[in-house]
Amino acid sequence: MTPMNKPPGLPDRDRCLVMGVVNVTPDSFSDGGAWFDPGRAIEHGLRLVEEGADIIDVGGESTRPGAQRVSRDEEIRRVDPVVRELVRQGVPVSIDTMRAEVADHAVQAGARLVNDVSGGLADPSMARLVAGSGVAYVLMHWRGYSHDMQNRAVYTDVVKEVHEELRQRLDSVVDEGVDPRQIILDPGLGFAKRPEHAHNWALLSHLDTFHELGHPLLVAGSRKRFLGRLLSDAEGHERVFTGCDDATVALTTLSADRGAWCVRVHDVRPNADAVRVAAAWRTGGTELDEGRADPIGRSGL
Ligand code: PMM
Repeated sequence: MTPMNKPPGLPDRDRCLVMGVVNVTPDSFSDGGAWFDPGRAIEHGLRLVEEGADIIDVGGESTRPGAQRVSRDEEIRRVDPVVRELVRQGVPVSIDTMRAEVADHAVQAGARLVNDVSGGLADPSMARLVAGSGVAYVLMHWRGYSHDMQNRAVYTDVVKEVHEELRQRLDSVVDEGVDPRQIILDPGLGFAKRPEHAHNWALLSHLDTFHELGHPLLVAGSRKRFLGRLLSDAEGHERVFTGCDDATVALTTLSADRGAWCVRVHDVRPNADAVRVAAAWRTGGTELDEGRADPIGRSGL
């Protein structure tokens, strides 16, 4: 795999990792409402681990295009019981939040990764919090809040501009004390990227360019609209997100083959299979030391 550093505190596998999504929200794009009840969210997270997820990403605020923000207290109320119980059961938990206070709460409860879709731009305290906690940090390319982010999807050269903006964010959080070994980069598929302008495909076809920044890469295209657009029917109607899971698996296979550190997905089982196929293909099957009985290797974390 191309990336140099292994982020601290997370499973270390000789293959692309799989992050399973648990959105504890009433309004997320593809699974809004399904896991809003904490009990159901916990059950779902555990099921995803059984299906082969290495990390569970718990989020309490929808970031779908057009979404309005929730309060900090409401966000904490949503994620807290889910993070606590998954941690208690030994699951590596990621907290998907743009707020340092929510991240702090989750890290205190045992979360091992802060997944900040704003790349530290939404909350000026985030970099300091991450630096102080020492946990792994996903820094995603972002140009603004969901309610108007698509208006900001204006690029002359999307690959060059996203690369440059990510590099600036990297410099900025490192200046604030974040250890580069904590940082995972994410090009932010779907965030201020327009399906009709093929922004997402341009980024995916240039993953190598992002590898040059020297950090592990997270690819999070699961069920996103650019897949639905690609799979439009003869009348030009976009495929609904529920029909995009097979395309997500194809994306996972290619991302794993191109050296992605992790993929973030909703439907874990087929994607967990795909990353294992990609690893077996790459190694010729010589380094496969994990079975599926203990999918996250809880004993060895
Ligand atoms: N996308 C969503 C939520 N969290 N985190 C990262 N790092 N990268 C992403 O692209 C990303 C994310 C929105 O997707 P969802 O609402 O379908 O979960």
